[in-house]
Amino acid sequence: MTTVAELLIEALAEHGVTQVWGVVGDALNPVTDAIRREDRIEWVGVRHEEVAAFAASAQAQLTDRLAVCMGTVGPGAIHLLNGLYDAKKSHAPVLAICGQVPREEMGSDFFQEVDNDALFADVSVFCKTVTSIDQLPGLIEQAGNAALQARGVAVLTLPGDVGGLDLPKDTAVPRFVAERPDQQPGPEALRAAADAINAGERVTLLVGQGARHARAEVLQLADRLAAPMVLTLKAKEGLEHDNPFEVGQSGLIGNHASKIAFDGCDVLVLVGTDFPYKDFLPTGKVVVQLDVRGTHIGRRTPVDHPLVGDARLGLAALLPLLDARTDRTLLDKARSSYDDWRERQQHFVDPDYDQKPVGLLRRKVDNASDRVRPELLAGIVDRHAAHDAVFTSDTGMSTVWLSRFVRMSGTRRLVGSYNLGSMANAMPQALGAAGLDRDRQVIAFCGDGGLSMLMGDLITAVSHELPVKLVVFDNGRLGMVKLEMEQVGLPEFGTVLHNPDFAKVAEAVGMRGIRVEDPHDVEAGVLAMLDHPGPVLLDVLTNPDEIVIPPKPTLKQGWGFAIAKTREFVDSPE
Ligand SMILES: Cc1ncc(C[n+]2csc(CCOP(=O)(O)OP(=O)(O)O)c2C)c(N)n1
Repeated sequence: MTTVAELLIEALAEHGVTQVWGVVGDALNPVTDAIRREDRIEWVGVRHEEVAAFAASAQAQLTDRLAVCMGTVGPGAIHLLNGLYDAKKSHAPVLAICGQVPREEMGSDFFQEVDNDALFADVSVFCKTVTSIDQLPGLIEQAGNAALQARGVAVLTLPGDVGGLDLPKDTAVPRFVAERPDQQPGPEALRAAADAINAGERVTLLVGQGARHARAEVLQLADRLAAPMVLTLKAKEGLEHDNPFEVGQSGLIGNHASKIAFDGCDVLVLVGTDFPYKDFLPTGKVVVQLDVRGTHIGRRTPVDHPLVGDARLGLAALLPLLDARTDRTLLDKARSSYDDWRERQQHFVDPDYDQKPVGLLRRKVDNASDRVRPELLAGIVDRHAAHDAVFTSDTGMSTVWLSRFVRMSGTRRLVGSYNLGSMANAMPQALGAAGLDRDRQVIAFCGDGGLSMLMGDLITAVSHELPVKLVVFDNGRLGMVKLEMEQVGLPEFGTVLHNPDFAKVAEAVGMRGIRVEDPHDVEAGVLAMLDHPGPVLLDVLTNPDEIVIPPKPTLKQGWGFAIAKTREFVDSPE
């Protein structure tokens, strides 16, 4: 006899799922018992279900395969929500197995009862409660297929009395379908887009993560059109290295070269991107957009030539229709600005920068600080990290430092909460990444606010031997919010964090902890962190006054920045 729980776990193991993340309890006890007896699946018991969902989201993004988390009746399921939204907005195939009160109590406002089907309605592409064994194996199969095909979250809810029910002997093990059809844009749309591109004088590309698998075609496109290529943060992975056309990012984390590229073109080609910041996109251009999701086309800027299809197939079909260009004026101008900017950035990766005479580096000294520059920390981690390290970063300033100072080598990977923008994602996502391969270096850039939000799960890194390297940018602030306040001229309020010594916290839970307070100790601290074989936390006291300036400040931002004391402002070419 096979139980409902056993069938579910067997299906997941057959599909290649190697871990399930969650917290045990009541309705899901038959499921955890089935996992205990399944050698192919490891149970990773976390301290907060949100961590389980973030870890699963990271695993699904890194592997493109189904990842699984669990939260039991009521509050356990509710705790999953934020991480599941991260998976939804990152298009990550995640299955959440949730508990429910026994069937006879459902609908009676029973102890811990929440209506999962209502609770998860917005976050999921599939959300069903198993109320009868007659629904199996169908509901399990539908849940897995929905997550894989629609690239999103499927929620399967098991009432307390259902998981242990016996199924008929001949019940088939559910099988999931991961393959999806490759779609090529239609010939007429391709011809029209090509004509528009050929008719333009200067083309700029904005390329997103959707083109990651089309690196060769994207480079050929840029080469054929002599076009500068603005990359989204997520497209750094896979497209940043050895790319003579890229000019960095736009948006708040971006640099001036992206503005040159955007302003200077008359045709803008968007490939595999849903870059959301309208204010940073240029207006008055002929716009071509290629995206596998037709629903994403035109939602950020009006599009003249929509191309619905896979980036690799679409570009392969478009390339032969495009005239080659020799005029590299815009490309060279944007690249030269980008190179200058990158060179200027290197000053920040100098431990003695704050001691250098005024004027030498065209900087102000009125907000100089003995605390470590976050740029220095990010730059040194970049220099010493493995060529195939996996990076995660918290929502907040640490993502800015990662974007600017960590170069993706081609084999490095990058995960963050870059669409949901949740805090506290970096450490849980790093745990998920480490769970996939404990021999691969996994480095999390954590905010002090972000880390402390889900700090209980430092224990999980130790208890499950997940050798994550946690770099804490300990600026004693909710730094991104401090920046927001300064941008609009508000006095800083509510952003100061009274932190413990995070290295001591790490040591207390059994992890190696290293604390760095002096800029000259950063390199030794980073090397010690990377050399340590197990989980380790590097707590670096960073300067809270380091902030960024966007390449094209709005009026409101400009005013705020004028009164905020920014260093980089004086280094900006504008
Ligand atoms: C769960 C959640 N709560 C609040 C916010 C709003 N928010 C965005 S960044 C930020 C501050 C982050 O502070 P910290 O983690 O210390 O990083 P820093 O910006 O200082 O590097 C806040 C409160 C959010 N994005 N997510």
